[in-house]
Amino acid sequence: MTVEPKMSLREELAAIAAEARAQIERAADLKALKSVEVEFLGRKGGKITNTLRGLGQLPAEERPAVGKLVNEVRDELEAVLKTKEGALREAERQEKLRTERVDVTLPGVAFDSGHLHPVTRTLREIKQIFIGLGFEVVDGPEVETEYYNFEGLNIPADHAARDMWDSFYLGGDLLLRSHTSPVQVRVMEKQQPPVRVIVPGKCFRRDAVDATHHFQFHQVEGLLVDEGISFAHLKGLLGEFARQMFGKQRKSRFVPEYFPFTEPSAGMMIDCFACEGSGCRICKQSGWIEILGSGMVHPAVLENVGYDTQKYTGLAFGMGVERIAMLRHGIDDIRLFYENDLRFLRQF
Ligand code: FA5
Repeated sequence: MTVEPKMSLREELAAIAAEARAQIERAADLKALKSVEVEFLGRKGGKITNTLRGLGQLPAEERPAVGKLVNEVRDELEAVLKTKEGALREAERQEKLRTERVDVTLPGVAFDSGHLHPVTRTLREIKQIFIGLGFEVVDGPEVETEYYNFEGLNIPADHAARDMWDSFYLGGDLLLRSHTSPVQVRVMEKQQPPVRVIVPGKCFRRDAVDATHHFQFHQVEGLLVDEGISFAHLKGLLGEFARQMFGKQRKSRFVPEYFPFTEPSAGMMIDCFACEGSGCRICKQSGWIEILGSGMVHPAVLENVGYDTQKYTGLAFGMGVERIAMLRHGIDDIRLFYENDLRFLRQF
């Protein structure tokens, strides 16, 4: 049986178009759809494109009609492809929405924001007050030599006062400083008066731990050396500090004290925050809490660093930062600062 070329091309076209429609329908994703497009409509070697080559064998009068038909089939397949592509894109979008869905009504992840430790905050407040009064902040080493911790401060070896500042010894003549006073000597060795410094830092002592004592604590040392400095300056300066730190309602008083590196010496007491002065466990029934030791710098200390003691006098003090933080916030046990109990720390 002979098949008319015109018919065979039409039939061929119809078969290709039917196959293309079926494959487009089956395409499961955009990638599969793209390969169907290339297979049937590709410029080079696409099955529809190839049918145009058969046009040459047709009688001339048939060519326009068949050519038109090829174009119609191509346009139709392009439209079907476009519709399918749209459907696949929408399906992909829906799938993405389904798998990447976020429930915005769920509670968020809360981030804990930290804050400064109450001792650090108190230290900063003390510094701010003295900076406002014209003092400069300096640092000194926590590991000291016996000379700076003792001899330079007029505490000779075998002197009974060494017991007051007994420390942890590291071997040789090194020890953990038991107060910030050694930095007085270090500062004066380097500069001539006027000297006006405060020294914040850690101290270590072989003290039995109780509500107001720890083996590690902080002090802020103060030193003012110039011509004509008197005990009146000491009282005025520390009184102003107490007013700024604790407010006018807190009472303070000076009591006689003994320090080998000051003469005369005085301790400064603040009335107990817990019992308002009537006596309790925290203030050891005295009604007062000692926050600092102070005095006029002993001439022997000034001579040790080569200062002219006829010309210069000085005042010095060393305050306990934890004790001040306790008074400020009504904390009744120094150990709480170092137990890292968040229930305690979160209150400040
Ligand atoms: C001294 O350390 C002297 N260097 C202070 C000084 C400096 C006097 C300059 C004169 C001139 P004292 O040992 O008293 O002094 O300690 C000073 C303050 O540190 C005390 O008033 C107290 O507030 C604090 N402090 C002392 N020991 C402890 C401790 N174990 N735990 C917590 N705070 C302490």
